[in-house]
Amino acid sequence: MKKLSSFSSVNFLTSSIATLAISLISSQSATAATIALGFTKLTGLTGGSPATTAVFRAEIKPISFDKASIVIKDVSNRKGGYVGGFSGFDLDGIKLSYRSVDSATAARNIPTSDLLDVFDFTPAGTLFTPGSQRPPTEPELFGTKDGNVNNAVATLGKFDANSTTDPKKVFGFFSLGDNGQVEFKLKSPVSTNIPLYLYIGEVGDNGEVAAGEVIVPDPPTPVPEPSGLAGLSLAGIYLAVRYRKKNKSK
Ligand SMILES: [Ca+2]
Ligand SMILES: [Ca+2]
Ligand SMILES: [Ca+2]
Repeated sequence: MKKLSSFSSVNFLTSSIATLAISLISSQSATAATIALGFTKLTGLTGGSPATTAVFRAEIKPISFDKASIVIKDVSNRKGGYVGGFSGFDLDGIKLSYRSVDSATAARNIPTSDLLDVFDFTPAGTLFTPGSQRPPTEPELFGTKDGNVNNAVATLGKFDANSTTDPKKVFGFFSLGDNGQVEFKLKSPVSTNIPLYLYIGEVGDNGEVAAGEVIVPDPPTPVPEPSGLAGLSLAGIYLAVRYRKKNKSK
């Protein structure tokens, strides 16, 4: 009887560990959830000088995530805007806030204290996939360098673009190219039970449009704390050793 009970508890532990392993694997292979964003154009224009940045706002329902990306894609279909280095959607800035405002100027003036500090505008956190560039193909897309966004020129934290093609004056944005896209890998977790508002600015207000989405990994399957898992494994090893010792002594 003693032998049987010892054997079944080892067996039970083995199967528990197997179950844990399966849930860990399934949480890792979970597919990402994609939330499409619906943009509304705000009233008026803002920016630097000249100031012709149109601002679009999208509401994000209450959400909780550790890691997420926001993707902005040019969907202008080669319509509107300018050619060459200014092909495609011209992104002046991107902001995430708990505050909902209705005008481009108000979006520009949202105080820093009301913005979520989640963006990393270096190439590590801002992944650019350039779209195609209408001729001339030199110089490269404005506000980019070697295929990355150059935030020293694009200043994506501000709606401050100088809307001009004059090389001496143009500043404060980057152009995505036709069908280009940019992925912002958020650097901090977000957990909120009230809606968030995403704002993007388009320089020129000249018919170019973008689509946006939030990509969130599926909520992970609850997994035990690492210490709990280690403790359980140790208990299993202890029992297994004890069981083998008992058998040996017989
Ligand atoms: Ca453009
Ligand atoms: Ca800017
Ligand atoms: Ca434009």
